[in-house]
Amino acid sequence: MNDTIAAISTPPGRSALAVVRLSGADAIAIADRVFRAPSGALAKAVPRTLRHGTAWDSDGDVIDELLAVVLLAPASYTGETMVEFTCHGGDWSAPRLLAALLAGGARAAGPGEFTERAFLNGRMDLARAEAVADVIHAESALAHRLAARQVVGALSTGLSNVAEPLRDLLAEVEARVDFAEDVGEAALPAHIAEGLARAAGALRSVLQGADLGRRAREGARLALVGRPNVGKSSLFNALLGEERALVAAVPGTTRDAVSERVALGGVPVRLIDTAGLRELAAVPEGEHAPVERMGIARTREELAGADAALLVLDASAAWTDADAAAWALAFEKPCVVALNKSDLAAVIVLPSSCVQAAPLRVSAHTGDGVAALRAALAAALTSRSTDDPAVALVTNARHIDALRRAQLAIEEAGRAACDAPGEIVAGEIRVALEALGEVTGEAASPDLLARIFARFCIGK
Ligand SMILES: Nc1nc2c(ncn2[C@@H]2O[C@H](COP(=O)(O)OP(=O)(O)OP(=O)(O)O)[C@@H](O)[C@H]2O)c(=O)[nH]1
Ligand SMILES: [Mg+2]
Repeated sequence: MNDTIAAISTPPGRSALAVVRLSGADAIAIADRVFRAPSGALAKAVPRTLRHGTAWDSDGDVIDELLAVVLLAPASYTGETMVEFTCHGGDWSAPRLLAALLAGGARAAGPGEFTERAFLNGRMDLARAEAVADVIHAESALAHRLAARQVVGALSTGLSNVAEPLRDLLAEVEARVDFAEDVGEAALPAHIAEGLARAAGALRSVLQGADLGRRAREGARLALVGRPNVGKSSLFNALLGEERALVAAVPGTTRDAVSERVALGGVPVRLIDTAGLRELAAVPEGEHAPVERMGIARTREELAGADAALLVLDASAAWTDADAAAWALAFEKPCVVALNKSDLAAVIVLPSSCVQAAPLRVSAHTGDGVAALRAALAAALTSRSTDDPAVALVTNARHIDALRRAQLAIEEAGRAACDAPGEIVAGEIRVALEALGEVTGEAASPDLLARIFARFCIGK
């Protein structure tokens, strides 16, 4: 990996500026083949100081007027000597500059190659390197906030709080195993089991946020439910801001669940519109009845798989048994209640047992109350823990899997520490450290690394 790589780090197309980066031992020499400045060669430049100059191609034609900065190894993003150029945006400046650098001896960087070098040079662990990709790919404000915390090392710190004590415990258990071979079997002292219990507890708190982390990345699943014709599809469209689902005055319009991604108050959500719930026996007989019954079964499935429910009621109609049935189902999940059609004269009277759910008055038709509903849904789908900047939520499925394996191994080691031979305890601790190492990258296979860095953009 000692060759010098170059890439354009900004997206193609018209923009004010573009960034082209070089990293590797020959970065300065290659840059000086292209860059000219009144203040002299970059080889003589003060590191981390901007130089103003011009770039030239091999035909002696000027490419652009630009700025260059030199970063000396190891104090750079990659840990290698780097030169970063800021030239003008557009279709030509950066590509021509890159071509000149390649002609000057650099190699075109692959996806994520700068970050891969940063990882290989010990500038960041794997969890942080992956978080860089998550920052770039974040699809919501919340996902971005959680990824950014990991870039600055919140997860890495949380994990080293687990791994460091485990390493100490492993060293002690191994020493005792060696010693026992000389003097005969000896039980492990109680502080080993206690230390393992502490490590398990620390990991458990890291994992606790995993479910929330997954929602932040993939979107929480929110099912809109209610009896037929209350305006679920209308409200679904109002929340989306587009006419996605079919709306009609006939009850039983929605048959199949329709889902769309949307951000509610910065929280990514998969919104699911469902078929109206009614007693299967109440479905009017006719050629469409079997389809509606299938739709109702599908609604129950969607609700079971949802993180939360939005129960929709029709404020302009009387409370019915079908509302009561929908209510009972919806409240098996965290649930927000919307009183829709509040633009019409209010008729509904909620049973006293339902009033404390604090229903929100909305109108899918006029849009009244929809902003407040969005905020209430966002609040219901997150929790205070996402607001605490010190909390690192594990958002990555690969991390969650490895950490769960580490958790099991630590618990196993804790049980073994009470009565099993020291070798068994040491073996389980090693399994746990190995699993933690898959997240930090200490124990990541080249194959895994290749897959992870392939997710990145070229130039990062
Ligand atoms: N006045 C008024 N009418 C509404 C409002 N929301 C929906 N409607 C009307 O109520 C009827 C049913 O709306 P839908 O959105 O199809 O209701 P749904 O709950 O999806 O119905 P199903 O799919 O059959 O379960 C339509 O005629 C809508 O125009 C509202 O806020 N105010
Ligand atoms: Mg509908």
